[in-house]
Amino acid sequence: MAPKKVYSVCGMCTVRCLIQADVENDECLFLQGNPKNLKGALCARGGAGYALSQDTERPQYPLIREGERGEGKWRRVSWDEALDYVADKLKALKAEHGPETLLWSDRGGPFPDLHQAFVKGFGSPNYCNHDVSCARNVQHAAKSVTGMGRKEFSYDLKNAKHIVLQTRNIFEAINVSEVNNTLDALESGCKLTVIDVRGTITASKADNFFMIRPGADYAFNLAVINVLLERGLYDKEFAATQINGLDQLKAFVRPYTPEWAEAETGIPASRIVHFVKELAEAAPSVIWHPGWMAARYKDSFWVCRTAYIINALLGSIGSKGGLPLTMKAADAGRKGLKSLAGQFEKPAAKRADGAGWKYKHIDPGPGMIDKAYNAIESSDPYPVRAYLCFRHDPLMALPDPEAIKKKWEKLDLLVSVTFSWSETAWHSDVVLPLSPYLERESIIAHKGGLKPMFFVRKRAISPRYETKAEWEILCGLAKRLGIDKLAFDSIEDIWNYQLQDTGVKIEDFDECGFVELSAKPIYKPRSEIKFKTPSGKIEIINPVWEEMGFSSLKPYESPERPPEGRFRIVFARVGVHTQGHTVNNPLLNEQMPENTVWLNTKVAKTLGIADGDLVEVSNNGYSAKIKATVTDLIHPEAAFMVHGFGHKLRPESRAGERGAADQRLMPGGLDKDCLAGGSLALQEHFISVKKA
Ligand SMILES: Nc1nc2c(c(=O)[nH]1)N[C@H]1C(S)=C(S)[C@@H](COP(=O)(O)OP(=O)(O)OC[C@H]3O[C@@H](n4cnc5c(=O)[nH]c(N)nc54)[C@H](O)[C@@H]3O)O[C@H]1N2
Ligand SMILES: Nc1nc2c(c(=O)[nH]1)N[C@H]1C(S)=C(S)[C@@H](COP(=O)(O)OP(=O)(O)OC[C@H]3O[C@@H](n4cnc5c(=O)[nH]c(N)nc54)[C@H](O)[C@@H]3O)O[C@H]1N2
Ligand code: SF4
Ligand SMILES: [Mo]
Repeated sequence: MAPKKVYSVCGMCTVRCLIQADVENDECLFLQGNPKNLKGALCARGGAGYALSQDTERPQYPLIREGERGEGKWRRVSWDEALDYVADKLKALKAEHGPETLLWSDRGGPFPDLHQAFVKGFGSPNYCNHDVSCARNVQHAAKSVTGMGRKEFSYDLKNAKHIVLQTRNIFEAINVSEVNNTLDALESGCKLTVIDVRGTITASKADNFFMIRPGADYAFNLAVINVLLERGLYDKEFAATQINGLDQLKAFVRPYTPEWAEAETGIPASRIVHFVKELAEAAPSVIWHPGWMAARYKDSFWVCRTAYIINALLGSIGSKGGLPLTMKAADAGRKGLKSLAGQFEKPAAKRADGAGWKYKHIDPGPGMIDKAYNAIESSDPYPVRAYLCFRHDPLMALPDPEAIKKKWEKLDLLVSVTFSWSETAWHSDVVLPLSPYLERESIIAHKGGLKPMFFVRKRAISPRYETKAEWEILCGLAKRLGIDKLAFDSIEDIWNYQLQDTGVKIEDFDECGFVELSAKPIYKPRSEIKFKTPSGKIEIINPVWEEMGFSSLKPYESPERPPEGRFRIVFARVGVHTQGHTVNNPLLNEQMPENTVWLNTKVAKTLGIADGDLVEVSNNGYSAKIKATVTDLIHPEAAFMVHGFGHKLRPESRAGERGAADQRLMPGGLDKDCLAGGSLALQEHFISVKKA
């Protein structure tokens, strides 16, 4: 008998690619990208998914802490005992402090509806996600320019004529469909420009590679705007009808000439001018990527803002081959999924992190988890005593883990729901082990795009250990807490609830795992776009930010140069790992067991460091030993390392304590942010490097 094909969704990173698993006798024989959606392609991490299921070094059953937090003394308990324990604690804390005492954080992604429903159903406004250390600056930049969130625009990579990647490494920080579409575009003659502080795989494929001084991107972008406006290279028709505030912008960028930017960025003025002319030729089919992991500098919000402004000046916002509007079910004349969270009233209390009220410019959706930790510590605006960490490892994802542990001291309950060990799970009171993605179903998700769709994750194989799916865990808690509207007994009941108005049936997913809501890509005509600003146009000056004291046209401040012998910390992703959670995966660990620190050849020479030498990296009391990669392909002010290494977790034999943990090299990092964009500023740290 041929193996059974199960259409499901990858869970090795947040992108959630659609996959096909070939299964026989409850074993997964082969994993590939969904042939109808991704031409069968998967990245290395997606290919290593089955190794995660087979890994014995992951939490296998529920655990309740016996010793001190982080001591590693656990009691194995049944699921009933674990869920009773968590529910009883939550009930008692709610009775004492009100439902807003519950804080939740997760990792965003396409399935948050059930999470949000749980938090709302409990009565708390404190749903947060990870995004303060990822894309909040991009989100708020998009909002400040267009009134719309970043995901309300698509990147039409396939049809682009020029793609600009600034702080965006598309071939290593992977989203498989973006990789496919970019490769297709390059094959059809699309130009690629990469602006990065180091030579990456993406840079190696670029027509223009600009190695920029770390932190000087705002200078570069201001000079680009200067050239576009001074030389009249912008889309005048679009600007006249759709942009407000162009005169102020013109006056503001006048001093920021390419010659001025050369001194700041290290990129010759003539190259900047030539590049801008290329963009104008390709316009409006240009994508200036506004970035993804943009939680880097005090001014990153303005870097992302200028990226959106450049897209607007090139007329690429709303254009084919640029940033067309993302279409949702309703745009295709269809009904969306019925929201689980929509069943509940908005909780009465204000958010503990201040998003939407104290910080009026910040999206209250996922809020700011770092500010919520301040509320735990101070009980201002009220006591926050219970914290559910669901697919989030803040001790790896946020800077200065020791400072975070201190902030958490007042928590009476800290629960981690995870499929792998993490620094946070190890420090928790209760670990609820989630089944890895091949072993669980998830709720149905809606994905906006040029062709909006619904997709579903189906179980490919049965759970290996005593682990559960997220719906089983959350519905189990909901039953115990009296949240009756979430007390579902089966995933089919949830799917049917979600699909009830859509005209789609769960059987419709059998054929290929997703249901497209439109047969053809939908491009909304540019002239019909009404931006969600008060004027309906793109606004160069945003009154909400101005009122909060954040200038829309912030004057440039030169980033500090590192003191002698020190370097600006720079981090990024690598193709074969996801954040901090795949380092112990047997297959991926084999590919890359440790990170190294990249140093520029000339600087390394002055420090007596050669390629492959063991060096000590340190900052303010934390130090680690790590090998050096000495290369010309990095800016001399930067010390670069891949994020996610330097684990200190007893159950993980393969990850060991290999490499360095960049987040530990950021003491005081919770206090360094870019509040205008709601993000932390993780690269505002200088580290020492010396031969070990
Ligand atoms: N210093 C520094 N900090 C960073 C970064 C950096 O480069 N340097 N990168 C930043 C970026 S871009 C991001 S997005 C964040 C990421 O930070 P996190 O969101 O914390 O990272 P992940 O590793 O994706 O997932 C966290 C935990 O959830 C578990 N997990 C994974 N998938 C699932 C799932 O489907 N369900 C559940 N319940 N658990 C799951 C993992 O095993 C892991 O323990 O970190 C940010 N922080
Ligand atoms: N393989 C893999 N793919 C992933 C993930 C993963 O963990 N692994 N995670 C996913 C997630 S959560 C995210 S957010 C995205 C992130 O996607 P990206 O934002 O593209 O990822 P990064 O690798 O963090 O950073 C991109 C580039 O920014 C450069 N850079 C650093 N500082 C500067 C600077 O000052 N100026 C400029 N111009 N460049 C700079 C880095 O050298 C790096 O090459 O990737 C997603 N895809
Ligand atoms: S990018 Fe790779 S790891 Fe992430 S979901 Fe897609 S296949 Fe899985
Ligand atoms: Mo991210």
